[in-house]
Amino acid sequence: MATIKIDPVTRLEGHLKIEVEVDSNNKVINAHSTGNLFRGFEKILSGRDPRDGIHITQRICGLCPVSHSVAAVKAVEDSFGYKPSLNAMLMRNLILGGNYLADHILHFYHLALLDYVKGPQASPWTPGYDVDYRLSESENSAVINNYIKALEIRRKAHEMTALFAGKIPHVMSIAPGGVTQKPTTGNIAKYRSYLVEVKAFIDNEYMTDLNLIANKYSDYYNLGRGCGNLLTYGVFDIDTNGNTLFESGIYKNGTYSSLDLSKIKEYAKYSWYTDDSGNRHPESGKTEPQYGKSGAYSWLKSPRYNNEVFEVGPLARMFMNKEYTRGISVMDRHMARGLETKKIAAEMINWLNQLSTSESAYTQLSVPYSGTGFGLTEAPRGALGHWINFSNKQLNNYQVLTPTCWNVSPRDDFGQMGPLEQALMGVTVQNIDQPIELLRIVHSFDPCTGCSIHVIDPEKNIKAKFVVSTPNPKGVI
Ligand code: NFE
Repeated sequence: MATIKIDPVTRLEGHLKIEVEVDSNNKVINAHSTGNLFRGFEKILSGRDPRDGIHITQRICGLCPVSHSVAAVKAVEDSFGYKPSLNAMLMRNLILGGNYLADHILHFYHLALLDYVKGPQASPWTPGYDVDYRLSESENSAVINNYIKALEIRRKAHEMTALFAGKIPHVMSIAPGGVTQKPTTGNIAKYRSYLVEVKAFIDNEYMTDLNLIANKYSDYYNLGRGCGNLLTYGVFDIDTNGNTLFESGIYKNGTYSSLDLSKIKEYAKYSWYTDDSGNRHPESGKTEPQYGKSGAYSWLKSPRYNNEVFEVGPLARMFMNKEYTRGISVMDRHMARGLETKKIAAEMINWLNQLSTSESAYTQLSVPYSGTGFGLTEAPRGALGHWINFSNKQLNNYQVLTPTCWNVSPRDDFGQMGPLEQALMGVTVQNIDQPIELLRIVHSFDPCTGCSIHVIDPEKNIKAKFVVSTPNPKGVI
């Protein structure tokens, strides 16, 4: 028996540790995933104007800031009892869509690809593993060329998004009442020219490279299944009747059902939070750290649906739409993510065509004295929810439940492992000094532990700047 520890796992956002035990045949018989960073936007937001969440929660992460602003603005508008216009929804879809394209391209080319393709033997690609890379020399160099081209395409996706968002990352124009940037003939035309180029890269290079990897590594359709349950909130509002491009729901044991939000709870038995921070619906969630708590091993809580373990992400979205249902595995996650990218890019052309330049996308709203609300969306990595309540126009409670919290959660109060932990179980590692199989499984979820942890200074009530008083590294934002 041996223990394999990868700490930190690289080519993802945040600080994630994976620790597995393997038996004498190098088969994984136990797995722990640890979110190793300490943050706490819930505490930062306490006492602030409810609208501040739209900007402050974007700073949780540079990868999915738009999703946080969308969840936050939905929570605020829900608490105000306001529904945005179709023009506002289309503008938000185009801002969010631009972020999706940049983020999924980033994941495939810059975070996951080097698990399958040998990088040039020069910095920044070295040092790296020397494992079963299966592409021919010419295939390998074609894919690496696209790795470089993808950097340029991502920049263009960002420039495209900034046309409607003011800037990216951390967008400025999403506000209660819609989007403050006006759709004009000029910015629509510029957006379109970027989108056509980004879309062509997705349809050609991304799809070709994805299919090549999937064919060469088809055994990865049989690895890393995990819990086998899928959950999604749905995303991209397509009309004012509540319909979305990706539908909400759950998939379990081959059956699709609608989502009942009251069945969501976060547990904290194995998380560095007080026991009172667990066993709660996010609406009444608490985030009180207790570093060193006996038995705990992660800063992530354990969200569960109906007390069961669910995976979230592009695969869940494509399953729920019945547009990709081949299976649940490492390679299915990559395929669903790629096909979703293609679908969103195509849909963005339609949204652009529907935008009205004669109507504003924004209505100014005033803040009521008190309110409660929630905002659900899908970030690139999966289901994202913000829950708020405020009085005296000041937030009493703000809770964020992120996709990576669902996917990379530690064991819950019932001892059930999180989806990633389950996906690692039973896998045989060829070489425990270069456990590429484990990395391929971890990266298929595209984890972002930065999104999934929380920050607080328990000793000083400082909301915007803090120093962590635990054995962890000092953190200042
Ligand atoms: Ni930091 Fe995020 C996404 C969110 S993951 S990237 O996508 O929300 O938890």
